[in-house]
Amino acid sequence: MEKKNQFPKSRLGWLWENMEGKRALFIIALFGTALYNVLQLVVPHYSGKLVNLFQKVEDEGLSLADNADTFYRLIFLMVGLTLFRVIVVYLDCMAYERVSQGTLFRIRNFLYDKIQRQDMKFYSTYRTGDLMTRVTGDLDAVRHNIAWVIRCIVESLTLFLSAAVYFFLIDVKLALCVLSISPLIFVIVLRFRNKVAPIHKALREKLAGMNTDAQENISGNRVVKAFAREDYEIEHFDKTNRDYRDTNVTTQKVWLKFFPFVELIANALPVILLLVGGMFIIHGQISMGDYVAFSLLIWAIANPMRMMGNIMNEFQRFSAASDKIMEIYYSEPEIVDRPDALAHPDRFDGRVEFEHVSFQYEDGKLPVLKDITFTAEPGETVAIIGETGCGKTSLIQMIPRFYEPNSGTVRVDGVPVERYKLQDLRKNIGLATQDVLLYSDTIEGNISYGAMALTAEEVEKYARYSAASDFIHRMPEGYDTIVGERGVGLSGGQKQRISLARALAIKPSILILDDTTSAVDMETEKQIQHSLRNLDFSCTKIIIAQRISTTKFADKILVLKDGRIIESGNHKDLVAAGGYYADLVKLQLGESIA
Ligand code: DUT
Ligand code: MG
Repeated sequence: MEKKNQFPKSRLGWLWENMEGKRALFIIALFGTALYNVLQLVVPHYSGKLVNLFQKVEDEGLSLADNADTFYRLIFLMVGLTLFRVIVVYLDCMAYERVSQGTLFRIRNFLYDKIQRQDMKFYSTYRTGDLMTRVTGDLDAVRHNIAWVIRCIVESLTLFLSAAVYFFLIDVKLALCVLSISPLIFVIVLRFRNKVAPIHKALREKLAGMNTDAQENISGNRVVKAFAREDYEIEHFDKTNRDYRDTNVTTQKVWLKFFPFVELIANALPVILLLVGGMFIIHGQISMGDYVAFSLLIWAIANPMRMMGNIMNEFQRFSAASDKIMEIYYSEPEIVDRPDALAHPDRFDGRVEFEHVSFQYEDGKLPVLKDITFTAEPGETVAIIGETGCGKTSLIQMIPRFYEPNSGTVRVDGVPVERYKLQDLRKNIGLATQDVLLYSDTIEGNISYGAMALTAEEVEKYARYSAASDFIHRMPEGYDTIVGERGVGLSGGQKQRISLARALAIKPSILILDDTTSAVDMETEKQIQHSLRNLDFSCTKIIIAQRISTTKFADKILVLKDGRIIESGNHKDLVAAGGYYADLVKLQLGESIA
């Protein structure tokens, strides 16, 4: 049933790997399934015996009372076995539930771990809704496969095989006649699989697409509202939802095409039995009791045939879903610790050097950074300025090794960044990103995100550094105010200041601010500049800014244009040089005067 895939393990092999700790229980559960299905045959077997018993009674003119012992024994046995069977079924269900939930737990944890440790490239490749589908809907298909599909396969196989063996034991000729048409089922089901497999793949993509749309619209609801696009989005979702439903119906329709043939075969079985069995009785080749056993068991041949379609359908759903999960399961981030990575538990001095660094995004067409060379000495402030899209954010992302240069080297304290353990490198870098993301947590929780052990006084101190303490104090619950998902309830500038406090709170040896004061008023910005110059720990600052007021005090200013440094020096030098920076100064000062 399985096709080769691109992963190191087959789907079932992968499942088996993740059943670790539950494998024995799973095997026992499978045996349990086989057992209670074999037991299903015992009742008809004894019914057949009973019939024979009655017949004997008539034939030999004896009263049933003479055979009462045997009669009661048979009845007792049948009731006992039925009870036993119920207990086995019950325990078996529990075992499947334990195995499937345990396996799910393990895979879910593993996936979360994997996703957390991925690099930037991964996050720019996969959309959130798609990832969410993998850890919810797709995983559920995997659970269903363990708890239901595999079990149904064993159930059907056991029933079919044991009934077939039983038939052969009673009468080979009659068994052969009855079973002669069963291979047809396999032909039908294989054809069904070829038709339904691609539909399940499409179905799964549609579900992921729908989830992605929903996720983006819910989290981006403010944009939807701003552009009054609710109706459009609702209609769009309605369409996707409809499409998803229709594709679901299509899978059923595909089965409906095959269904009549399967039913025809399954229904032909009792007819064949009646015809051939009747003839055998007429010719005295089998006893009435044997015939009864046959006819009571013919369902054990017919039902597995009917089930095959369903099983195949569900197995294809599992295949499509597990491929998606395995893609994440076996994915490896490209940016990882080297085997011989340097541990650096202490603070860095904070020297940052770029040497002929060039960089291009994998999916991008043009180089984003070209031959960037500069040094930030420990404690220095380096400002980066340049028009939008010139590569500022890309440049600073090389320092914590979010991306790696295509050529050239980025060094921290004289050692190429890729030689350090990632954790040690990143723990030393305080980063306030351009898009501020705060967690649904208290303000205090957000500030101490990178340094959990902070005291309330320390949190307050960092909030003061980032000129946030005033507005936090004015909030009804102060530092205990819960900010919503992505900082709902705060202004843009407030969010930026909390994000700055968060970056400062880890006392980084390198502080990187990506346009962090862009939404803050001039006066507040001045305060922030002042505190940044007077931090109680030493730290190299790399600050991306658009305002001259921010860059003015920097030890070094880099002017970036189209990924190249076109000017560098301090404020005075650059103004004197009369280039791009000098023009910018004129422009911005001119604006502030006018
Ligand atoms: N770019 C990509 N892929 C990405 C991010 C950016 O191709 O994942 C491109 C867009 C842009 C260039 O790289 O043309 C530089 O982007 P960056 O974000 O570095 O520009 P910026 O200087 O930070 O612009 P802004 O001032 O708007 O933040
Ligand atoms: Mg940027």
